[in-house]
Amino acid sequence: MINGYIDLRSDTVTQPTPEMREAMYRAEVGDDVFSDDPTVNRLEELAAAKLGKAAAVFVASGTMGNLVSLLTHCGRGEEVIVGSEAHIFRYEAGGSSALGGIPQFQIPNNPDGTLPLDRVEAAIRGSDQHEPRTKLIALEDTHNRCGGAVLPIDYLRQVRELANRHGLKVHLDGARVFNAAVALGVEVNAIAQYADSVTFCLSKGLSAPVGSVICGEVDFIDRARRNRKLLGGGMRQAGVLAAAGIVALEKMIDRLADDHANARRLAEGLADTPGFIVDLERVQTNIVFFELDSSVKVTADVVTQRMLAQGVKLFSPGAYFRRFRAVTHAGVTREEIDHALLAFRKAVKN
Ligand code: TLP
Repeated sequence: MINGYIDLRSDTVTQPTPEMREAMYRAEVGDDVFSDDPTVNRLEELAAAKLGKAAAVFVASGTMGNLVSLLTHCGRGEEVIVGSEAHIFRYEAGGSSALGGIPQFQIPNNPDGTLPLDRVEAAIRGSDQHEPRTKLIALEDTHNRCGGAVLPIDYLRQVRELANRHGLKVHLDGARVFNAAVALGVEVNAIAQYADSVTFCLSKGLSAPVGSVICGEVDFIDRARRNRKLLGGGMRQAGVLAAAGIVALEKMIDRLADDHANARRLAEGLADTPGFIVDLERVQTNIVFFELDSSVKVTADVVTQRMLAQGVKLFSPGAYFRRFRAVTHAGVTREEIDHALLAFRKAVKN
């Protein structure tokens, strides 16, 4: 439960654990813009070590992490190749274009979250003066709008090789990269090794209240730190936040497997409930997309309202869509998933 509700809107609704609050209370702090905050420094060292990178920088959000990374890889008029379903393209207010003069070349994502390699290769440009110069390929793992899909390791390797052939860099929006690692049963560095920079979020499935971390090589992170400052992201005594992030990295990764099991339970339950369509193959981590079938005459808004009346929060897909997203996390138990399934059964009665 989160504030009395089974809240399936996102894993961003997770709340800091008692251990995190204790660590926040006790955190030793300093001025992080002077590199004086020992707790932020410890979080950055821990994150870099886990991802197998030389350095890391703590930022306020996943959006800031992606924007700082794009600003650091690309100058004005230098292009990033992104998926049409990428969070960077869909939900980050066009930040790289608005603030960095960095155009985004969109390629339709495959349903599994990958980008077709031939289309990526065909999208690379810059030899002609009419064109922006391609600098970067951005991937997302797990892929949010592709249903929490996990990118295959071999695919990451192929993107790396393609990037190397063309002198490009690779950025990974790894907001949920620990979900990907847990789903694959690998350490996260097995994924991160193929990217030059990785942003991951502490405040989604890992339950910290605030923050993301960018990991990469030392020179890249030095320049990223400057761009963080440019955006107003130099956070001073941020150790109170980083302290929760350390607990997140030390204690909250392995339990993501429970969220994945709960997502599967929810998906299988919905597949057995008249009125719902779920593609079970697509449910790989903690995200479940599902649709109302044509037998359901009530609108998605009504379903959302009926769910809320039964104590379950969902985002409404709006008046014209019938596709929902539910996200499992540390604030939802297996019993609460079963309660939600009963509520869904009632919510679609005509
Ligand atoms: N995603 C949020 C919403 O913005 C959609 C969610 O509820 O899933 N990358 C990915 C893949 C994300 O899913 C998100 C957040 C971000 C970046 C941005 O992180 P924040 O919210 O910390 O800026």
